[in-house]
Amino acid sequence: MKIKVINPNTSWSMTQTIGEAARSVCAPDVQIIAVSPDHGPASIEGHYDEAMACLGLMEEIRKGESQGVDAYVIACFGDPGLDAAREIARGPVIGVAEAAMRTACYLATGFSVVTTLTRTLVIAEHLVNKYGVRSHCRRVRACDIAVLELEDPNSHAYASILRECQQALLEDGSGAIVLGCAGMADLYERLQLQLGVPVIDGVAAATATAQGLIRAGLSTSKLGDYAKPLAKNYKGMVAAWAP
Ligand code: 2AL
Repeated sequence: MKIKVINPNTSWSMTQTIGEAARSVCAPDVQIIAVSPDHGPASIEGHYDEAMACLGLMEEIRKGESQGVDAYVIACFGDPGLDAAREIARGPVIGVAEAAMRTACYLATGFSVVTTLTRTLVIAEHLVNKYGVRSHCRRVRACDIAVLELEDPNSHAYASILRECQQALLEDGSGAIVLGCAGMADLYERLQLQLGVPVIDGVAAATATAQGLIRAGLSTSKLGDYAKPLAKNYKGMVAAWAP
């Protein structure tokens, strides 16, 4: 089984961390192909970054379709391009935010999301509504760590995230923490030990979900809005992405 895990930002060291987190939840017969696109933003911290990341992401999905990929994971907490990717992929496409939030609902009646910058809060809030988990999500919190600071061993990213998680458990009435950035994928075990509650990393949750769906013989519905995009000409810079 081949699962392609796409980090839609272009930070290769983060992609390696994400690939390791994905491999850690897979059976030996699963091949994880962890990639980041050739073009796009170094990190995704807003609506514009998300929009700009989507073309590179779609290119990786399209390549995956000729690489025999069985399922895809979109490894960015805003789940950029998720619905579009489901239109062009044969197999399941799982976003880390959706997978993490749904997984949290199995484990606690309430969860808090701890994400990076304050300006990304609204992206996560929109997804809480989109995925229908508003009654479980007690609060979305930011710890004002830039995404690339997670890659810097000299930053105090871990301490800031730990502090925000502790505040969440004290103040929000939550029984679980959802990590709000794919770049936090290597932190969940340590946080879980220190906090004593389930800490859900979306990369692990999405990869485990993708693996399970393939084993169960399930895929994305091609009836309705996830059907293949309609064939038409695309003009100018995006001509190569025409369906
Ligand atoms: C993210 C993420 O998961 N990767 C990235 O570049 N930006 N999202 C976030 N809220 O920090």
